[in-house]
Amino acid sequence: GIFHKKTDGNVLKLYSESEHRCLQELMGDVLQPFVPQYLGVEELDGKKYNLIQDLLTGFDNPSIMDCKMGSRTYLEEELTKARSSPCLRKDMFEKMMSVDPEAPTLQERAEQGVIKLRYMQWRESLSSTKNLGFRIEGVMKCDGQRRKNFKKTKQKEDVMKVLKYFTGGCIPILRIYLERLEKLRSALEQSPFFRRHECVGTSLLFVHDASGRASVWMIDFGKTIPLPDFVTVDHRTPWAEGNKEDGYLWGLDNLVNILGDILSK
Ligand code: 4IP
Ligand code: MN
Repeated sequence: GIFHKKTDGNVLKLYSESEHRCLQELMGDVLQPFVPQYLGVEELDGKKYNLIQDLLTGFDNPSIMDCKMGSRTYLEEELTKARSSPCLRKDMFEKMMSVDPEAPTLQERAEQGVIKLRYMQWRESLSSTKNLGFRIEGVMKCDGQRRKNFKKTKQKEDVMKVLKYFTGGCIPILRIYLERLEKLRSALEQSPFFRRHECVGTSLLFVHDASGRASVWMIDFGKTIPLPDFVTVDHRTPWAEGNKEDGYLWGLDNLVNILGDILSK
């Protein structure tokens, strides 16, 4: 994982050029209220970091959920790499085996490795990424209980259960989340930044605490890249190689609808 180091009110996150560019541009975009404040590049012990607002500041024993957005979690360059220089990943083979020993093919088993594209696509179909356009990556409840075992959380009903577990079914909290996501959706539809970027591997960070405070922010822009000049996306059209679609808004529509369903029951 990426190394995060806390300073007062901020976090130092290992430097990523895309994240630097995105956060810089986002500070002047309509999406600014939905992203952490960016304070620039820092160097510490010879390592480069992005200095980013700590979104948990001001919360009292927060409950946190990371939801990875979009119907595709890898950049299109992974396809090129898979064709021209396929590199076998033993670590990914092992991650695959630990979730489902039946998943690797005979050849993959013989080689004790899988290519990254294959691993990423397997993760997408196993989880809700493919069928809903987002997936829950992890939840940490106020009591410190951490859960990361959502790799097979795929169906709408499974997602609803996790959302209820995360919020404790608290209606006011669920309402705040829903309203915030609806505002985010409007901002995304207006955003010049969003119009010009392929957003892959970003997350929505949900945070609430017992005082009733709750909010959501967009985080993780390491694989968010500017679109080529001649390409436009609507973030809803299904992905096909070359069209750069990321399914972000499709996933957000589904998430909004699911929260709405929980609230209307
Ligand atoms: C991870 O798989 C995530 O997909 C990471 O994506 C990805 O990083 C890792 O690839 C991959 O191993 P698990 O979550 O199943 O462990 P993200 O950064 O969007 O969370 P990148 O960003 O590199 O694609 P490797 O190649 O970093 O291991
Ligand atoms: Mn993430």
